[in-house]
Amino acid sequence: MPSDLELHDQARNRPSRFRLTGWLLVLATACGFRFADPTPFVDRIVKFEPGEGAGFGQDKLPDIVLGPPRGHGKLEPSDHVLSLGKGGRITLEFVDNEVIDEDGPDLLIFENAFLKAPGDDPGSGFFELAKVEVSLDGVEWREFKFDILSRKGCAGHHPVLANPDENEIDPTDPEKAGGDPFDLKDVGLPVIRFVRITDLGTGSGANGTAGFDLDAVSAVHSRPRKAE
Ligand SMILES: [Ca+2]
Ligand SMILES: [Ca+2]
Ligand SMILES: [Ca+2]
Repeated sequence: MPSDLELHDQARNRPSRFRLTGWLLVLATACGFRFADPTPFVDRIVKFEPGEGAGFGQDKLPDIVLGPPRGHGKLEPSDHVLSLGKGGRITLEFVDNEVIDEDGPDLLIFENAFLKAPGDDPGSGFFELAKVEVSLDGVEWREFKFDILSRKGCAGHHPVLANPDENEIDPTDPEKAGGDPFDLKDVGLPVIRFVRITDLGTGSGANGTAGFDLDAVSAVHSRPRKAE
């Protein structure tokens, strides 16, 4: 026995599920559509301002810094990176997701720092540090406090372990992925979409590899973003 709705639609010669889908679309648009299946990684380069001695990885832009990290563990640097050059800077945007402040670190930044063998001294290695700023709108920025001497608060401090090509380590797990963790609570922002990374001139790389070498940026705490 057809329902009243089906009878009504049969009279109009139009399937009722079509009408329902139409109404759902209207409702979704009114409520703000959200991106489906967002990646936890940063999605777009807003601006790259290379410093002196940059060059490495530029032929592979933008993909070289989008997507997951390709870490080579504690003792080896990854070459899946973009060298910023001395004082170089890159501004990145999350498009299909946004980073939110929940318990603990919310954002991971991956460079290619590595330790001297056998790797049991986290203070002894090769580090090219950067400072990190975040923003919701790409206009107003908040900088994470950092100290070059202790490397605390800098990106480029810790080796990268996650590499989906070679292991099963979750690149969004701050306990396992390696890289440098940042907590939005420390800058008082509940949500951000933009990340700006600036080389601090501490390294000694040459031949196009000067400065901070960016591998990837991932969100630990992330939600799909509403499309505009
Ligand atoms: Ca993303
Ligand atoms: Ca947090
Ligand atoms: Ca470098």
